[in-house]
Amino acid sequence: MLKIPSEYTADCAHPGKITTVPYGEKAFLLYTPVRPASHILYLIHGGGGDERTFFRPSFVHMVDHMIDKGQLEPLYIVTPCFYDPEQTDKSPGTSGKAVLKFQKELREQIVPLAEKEIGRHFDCTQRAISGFSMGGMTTWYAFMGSLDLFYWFMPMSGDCWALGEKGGGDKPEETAEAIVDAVKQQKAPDFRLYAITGSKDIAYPNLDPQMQALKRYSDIFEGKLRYDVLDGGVHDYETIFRYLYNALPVIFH
Ligand code: FER
Repeated sequence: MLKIPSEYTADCAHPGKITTVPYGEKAFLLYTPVRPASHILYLIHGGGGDERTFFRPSFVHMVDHMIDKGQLEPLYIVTPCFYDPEQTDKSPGTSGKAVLKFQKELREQIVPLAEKEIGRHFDCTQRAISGFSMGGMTTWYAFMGSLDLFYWFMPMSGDCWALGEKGGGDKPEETAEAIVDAVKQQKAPDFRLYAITGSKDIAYPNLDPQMQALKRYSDIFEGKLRYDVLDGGVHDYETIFRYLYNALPVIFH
């Protein structure tokens, strides 16, 4: 896996624009690239984060540079927050419940509003969803219920808790079966799934067994599943930015 070039963390001469889009008591952020884009990524923070967590300067500069150098097709990036404003307990268990509840808000409010704000509709194959840790779990739940909305699913360093907290590690076979059943129940079961984590990540013991169990369903995943593990990769945003540096040019192709 390539490292992010050090000059990519500095300001870019042709930066995109970040705007705040309010809805109800909440807001999401929208990154609009310098050039018109035909793809959109919904990118979800980890436990304790919010809509601003992903858009720290080093990440935004990296995306600006990738687009500027032609390494990455321009894309919109939406960063919502899965917590309700009154939620103060952000422990994994409570976050897990928020993530589940958030699916409806994502479908009914965030996706329509983001695309209204941009002024164009995207079809399913032009939309991706990804996230880190609890945001990875958000991506798993979207995979289980929103194949009509998204085509690209990129969970990073988070397993699926459909069978309980850290279920991908404790019950990998059952978790994989629940995921596959959910996929089969949906009407448009076409997708690409690209999961990424690191060998030293706290989510690795949960995600890796789940991925090994999923891979065995070759009838569903043949040609549609990629799983990368960065040797030594840990559970932090800087490592996640490196995954995105490598993975963003792969998706939408
Ligand atoms: C995981 C390990 C840790 C995971 C989430 C976490 C969804 C989150 C921890 C936290 O928010 O403190 O496998 O998967």
